[in-house]
Amino acid sequence: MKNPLYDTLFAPHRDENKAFIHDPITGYSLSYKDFIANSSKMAAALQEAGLKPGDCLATQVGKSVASLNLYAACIQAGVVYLPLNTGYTANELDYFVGDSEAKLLVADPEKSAELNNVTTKHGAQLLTLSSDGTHGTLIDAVSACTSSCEPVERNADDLAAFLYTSGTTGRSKGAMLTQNNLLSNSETLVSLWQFSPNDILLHALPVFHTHGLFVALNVILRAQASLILESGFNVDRMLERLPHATTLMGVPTFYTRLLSDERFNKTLTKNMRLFVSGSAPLLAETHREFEARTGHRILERYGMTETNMNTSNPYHGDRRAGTVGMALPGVELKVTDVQTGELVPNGEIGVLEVRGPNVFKGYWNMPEKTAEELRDNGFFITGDLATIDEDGYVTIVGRNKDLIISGGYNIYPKEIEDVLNDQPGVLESAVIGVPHKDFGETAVGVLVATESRIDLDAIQSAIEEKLARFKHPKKLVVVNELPRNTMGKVQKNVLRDEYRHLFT
Ligand code: MLC
Ligand code: AMP
Repeated sequence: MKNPLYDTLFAPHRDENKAFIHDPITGYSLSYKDFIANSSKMAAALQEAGLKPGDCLATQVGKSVASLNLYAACIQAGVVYLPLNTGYTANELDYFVGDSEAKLLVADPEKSAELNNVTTKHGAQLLTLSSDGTHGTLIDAVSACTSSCEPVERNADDLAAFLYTSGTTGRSKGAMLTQNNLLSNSETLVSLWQFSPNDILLHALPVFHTHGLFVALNVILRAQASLILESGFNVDRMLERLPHATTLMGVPTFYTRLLSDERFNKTLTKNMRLFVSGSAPLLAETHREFEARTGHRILERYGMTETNMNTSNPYHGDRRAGTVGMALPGVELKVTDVQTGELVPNGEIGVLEVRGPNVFKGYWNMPEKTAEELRDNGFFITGDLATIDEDGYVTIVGRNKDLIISGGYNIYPKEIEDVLNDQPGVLESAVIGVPHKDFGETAVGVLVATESRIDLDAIQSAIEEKLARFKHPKKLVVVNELPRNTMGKVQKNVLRDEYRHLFT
């Protein structure tokens, strides 16, 4: 194969008139043929803009058909695709564009003034694409482009994408994903979850993370199935479209939001064959409530940015609530002692390690970080605490990393503490995750003040400027001192206990 990922997901060898995207309510429909042709034109425009194979293209745009064209175009042109959360501030973008050494940033026209400074600073070009994908200088460049693009030759081990994932040090790391990482995982999931051209996936996840992009989208492309493309999760729109879909992939918040709407019932899900949940723990209670309401047992799976998907509950067989199922075919798992790295006895808690074709190549420009987390023998240390039972079912019991997962988005406390600690009047801070009825978990900032008066509004404004909205603590509280153990380490568990009922 010339370009394995392109040839498998996009090459026009399929039923060309089949709908790739369609909306059962408005009647909008886009065939695979047209989608691939438009992507190909965009690939040619990227080449005309000077992008070479192996260059990185960063993009922060709304979810639209054109944003999917851009992904396909990068794969076709051999360009490393770096999608970024639309919530990131210009301050955050500055880091990503600089660190990734992106040659081109595609962003919303409304942000072009502030992002122009960022791209100029880092010697990158800036093109724009509106959130609905209909206009912007990228679209102009595609219209003006007269050349065509042959799919660029790539090896399975060449980089296809960078996805940034935050770290406990507060500095985000670019996970380098190869063509084969993405390809192997999509093939495994299509087969395991029995996707076929008859499937219609109701797609409401963002397309800048593993779940919405590499799980949902790649699986549909690999299976030559269809998408109903939603720009976000809106309950009314979901309820309207569910009867026309066969599958849904979501974070637990999708399922709790559907369940909290009394219109959601068995009739609406009668054409559905599969509901998949992941990215955050699905409460066993949600699993049971969902089955009682719809007759469907949600299939929970577990993955990471660095590894794509690692485990899944079975398609046929027992989908056990509270577990994330078994290792995917071709993926090896082991549970090791946090300190020694030695295997722990069966059934005991340890840190989960993963090896397989799904595991990334390392962190971009961070050899030391890579060496800390990716062993020489190929096992990646996930930082998740887990047990594996005698049937091979994995249960995630906690995290050996200071991480909050809010509505499926990761929030690393250190990044927020760094911002809080810089604010006038703040002596020190601790950011903790507490249960939240909608997001599962959310961030709370606990502050110690240097003076008796502290301006929390000013602190909120400072956070707003620096960090994406989903990372903002949903509450700031001021205390006299932080609880510490005898080693002087902040006891976040004590704080979590104290504030656990703030949002439930
Ligand atoms: C939105 N807000 C959030 C938030 N999402 N705050 C904390 N956590 C979140 N996840 C903020 C908004 O900015 C807004 O702030 C307020 O909360 C209410 O927003 P909303 O309108 O209710 O949110 P909504 O737009 O409906 O989004 C909620 C959501 C979304 C759950 C649909 O967060 C989402 O799509 N999450 C999916 C994330 C995902 O794809 N994760 C996969 C990672 S890959 P304000 O202040 O303006 O009111 C991975 C690997 C794997 O983990 O295994 O899959
Ligand atoms: P990310 O770095 O955004 O890819 O998030 C990966 C993390 O999400 C994992 O390390 C887990 O902590 C968590 N995660 C993903 N899927 C699940 C799941 N089904 N249950 C519990 N945690 C999950």
